[in-house]
Amino acid sequence: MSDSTTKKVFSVCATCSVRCPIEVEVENGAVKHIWGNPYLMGGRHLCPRGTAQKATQADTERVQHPLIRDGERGSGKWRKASWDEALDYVANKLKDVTDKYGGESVVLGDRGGPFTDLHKAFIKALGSPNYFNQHATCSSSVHNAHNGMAGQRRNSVTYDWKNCNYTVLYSRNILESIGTKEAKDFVDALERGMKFIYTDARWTYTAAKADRFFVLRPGTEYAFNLGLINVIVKEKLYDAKFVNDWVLGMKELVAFIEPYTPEWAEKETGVSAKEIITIAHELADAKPSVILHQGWMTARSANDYYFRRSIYILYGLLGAYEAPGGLLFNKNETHCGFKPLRKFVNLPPKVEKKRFDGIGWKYNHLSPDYGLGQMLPYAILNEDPYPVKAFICYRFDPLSSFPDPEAFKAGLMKLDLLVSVDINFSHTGWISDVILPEAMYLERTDPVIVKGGPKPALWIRQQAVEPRYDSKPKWWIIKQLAERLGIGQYFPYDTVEELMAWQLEDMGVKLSDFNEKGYVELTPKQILFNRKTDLPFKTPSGKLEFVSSILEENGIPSFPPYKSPDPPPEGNFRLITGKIAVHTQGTTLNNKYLNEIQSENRLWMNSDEAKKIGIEDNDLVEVSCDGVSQTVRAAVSDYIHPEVVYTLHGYGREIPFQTRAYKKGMRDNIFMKGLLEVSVGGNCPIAGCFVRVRKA
Ligand SMILES: Nc1nc2c(c(=O)[nH]1)N[C@H]1C(S)=C(S)[C@@H](COP(=O)(O)OP(=O)(O)OC[C@H]3O[C@@H](n4cnc5c(=O)[nH]c(N)nc54)[C@H](O)[C@@H]3O)O[C@H]1N2
Ligand SMILES: Nc1nc2c(c(=O)[nH]1)N[C@H]1C(S)=C(S)[C@@H](COP(=O)(O)OP(=O)(O)OC[C@H]3O[C@@H](n4cnc5c(=O)[nH]c(N)nc54)[C@H](O)[C@@H]3O)O[C@H]1N2
Ligand code: SF4
Ligand SMILES: [Mo]
Repeated sequence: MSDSTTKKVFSVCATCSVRCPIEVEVENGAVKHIWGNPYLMGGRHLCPRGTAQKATQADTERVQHPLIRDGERGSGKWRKASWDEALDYVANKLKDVTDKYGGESVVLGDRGGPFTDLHKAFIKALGSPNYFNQHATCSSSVHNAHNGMAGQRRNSVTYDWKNCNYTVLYSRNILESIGTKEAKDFVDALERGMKFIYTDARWTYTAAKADRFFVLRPGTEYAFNLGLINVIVKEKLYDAKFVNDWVLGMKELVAFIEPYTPEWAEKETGVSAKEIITIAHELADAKPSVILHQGWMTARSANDYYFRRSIYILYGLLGAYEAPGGLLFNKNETHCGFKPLRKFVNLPPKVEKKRFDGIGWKYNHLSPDYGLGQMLPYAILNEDPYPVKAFICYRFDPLSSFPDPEAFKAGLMKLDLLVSVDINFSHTGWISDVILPEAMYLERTDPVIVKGGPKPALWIRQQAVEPRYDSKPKWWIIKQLAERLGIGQYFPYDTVEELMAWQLEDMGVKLSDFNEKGYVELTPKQILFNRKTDLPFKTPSGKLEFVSSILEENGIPSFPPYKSPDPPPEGNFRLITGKIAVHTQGTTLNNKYLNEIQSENRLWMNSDEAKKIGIEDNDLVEVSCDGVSQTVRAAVSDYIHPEVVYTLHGYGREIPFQTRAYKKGMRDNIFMKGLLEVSVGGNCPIAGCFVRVRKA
């Protein structure tokens, strides 16, 4: 039933990094329900987190006004401030530090993704090269591996599930760590008969759907792949034409792969040589319509980067680039005959200073697009390469997402200014000087984005309801700060409509073009590049470089010998972590609906190991390492590798204002001491954490 007070607003979910297109049903000015945008989502249902955001919008435990610290950092004492007062405070401090130490003394960190243009423009306009995002704890090693081989980041290609015949997911828990549309497409493909191999260190709901599932010792999925490559190369099962046209370094691969026989891989992985040979043959038969998904969590160890390279080597051997059912290159507005969407980041002058984290001068093979957040505490504490005095933390919570929050915090405590722009209280916000409450996504309009893909489009996140509290949208916050700092000219708008009109001007698209479906299609059908002549590998050779120029130039081998992952020290387990379908990291734990479904995490452990130390399912156990210990319930299972214990990430929140999530379950990252390191792919090696477990 509809009446005059009911409306539907198209927008984009902001509850996880997937960012699904949505349709918000609004009744009498309040959110009634959140649906998927039916034109883009192949149906109306969203994942549970997306649907439950009505409760976040209504939550009284959000940050309700700008807050300025009124006590020691982290004391939890705040005073309510007006926006003018809070913005003046931030701008004055930023002015002080940039006058004294230069623009580079300011660092901005955020959650990455397509909605970051204004953040990047702001930090650049301040004269700082120092932007980074969460990727050192998420995708860096994948992005950098693909960048080193294909000259483009991982998400320069999209998985074509619709036409895929065969998939191997390596700890890619696609049915619990969800992208709504991808999960639907994946299930449709299974129903269509796509063959599915899964590896993980433990059972998951995704594993339950697999044709074959292997519990692997973390890190050995690389050995599994080396076995596959060995068979494919030796038996010449690869796509010789694709390799001939597009691959550089086949000779070196052939020499490198020689010792890594299926029999060798069996010893390393426990998967029989026969299985490995069978899978290699099946992959070759299904080529080029194959998807191999590396996930994000596969052992963040030294081998992680080389494991990820091995996946792109397999894609090259199987000729899956720009092939139906394989990897399709993302296209953008220019491929559709449009001029580019204007970007704010192009307005301020180029910054020539070197970065705080070593990218570009110490780590030349890593991309500045993600940065190395793990270097921030080091740079602050050691003033190396120069003093870093202010950190703007925008939709981002490194004290929850990076390992060793104590060490991270020690760096942040030395800053002259720490600002959190968030909708909630985060662990980083809790020790900040100022918290600026952003309007949550249902309450704000954000700049237009290009959604790349085989069929590019323009997407828009539109305000559905009025902000419930004294919170403001990003475009306004950034503009206000910029004006106060004398860099307002780089943000040439007063209203969000003017902002979007400026973005769209060269493209000839109007705001009203979004009305009908919530997006603007830039091409009526998929664009495919010519596989013989037009694959856009942006490497120096223009090829898919198995021997990577960027690695070789920097003295890093493309094919170092395989190194077996270290077993845990005697009496210890490797602590690994991951996600559940009803929560996004720790961010949604305090959401009323979602908290009811899963308010605590447990510690998964192998049943034989549990028996040895007298632990039964649901017993309280003490987890400890290096002076840190926590008590949690055990979840005993046959289907988890004996060397590991597993828990859900993000629990055990320590913010008293979040009463539903406060101290519920164990906090994983506090065990991960000393892991603010840079692995060869740029990731923090967060799976390098070992803990002891005993009955509490
Ligand atoms: N041990 C361990 N560590 C991990 C992971 C793991 O599985 N285990 N996962 C890793 C992964 S994959 C990732 S991507 C990172 C994520 O790392 P982060 O991005 O730091 O993670 P979140 O905890 O999601 O924190 C995001 C913050 O954004 C805030 N926020 C949400 N919506 C909005 C909004 O609209 N506006 C603003 N201004 N703020 C908003 C939330 O309240 C929260 O405080 O964590 C990584 N760290
Ligand atoms: N529900 C939900 N969905 C999400 C998110 C969310 O927070 N919640 N976040 C989104 C984001 S930002 C991302 S990056 C993706 C993540 O997507 P995934 O990478 O698929 O998800 P995770 O749950 O982090 O990890 C998947 C599996 O990795 C295994 N694992 C953990 N550590 C190791 C290890 O060291 N070695 C091996 N071999 N396996 C390991 C775990 O057992 C787990 O089952 O999900 C996205 N979707
Ligand atoms: S997967 Fe769920 S939480 Fe993530 S953007 Fe989509 S609907 Fe939102
Ligand atoms: Mo992530």
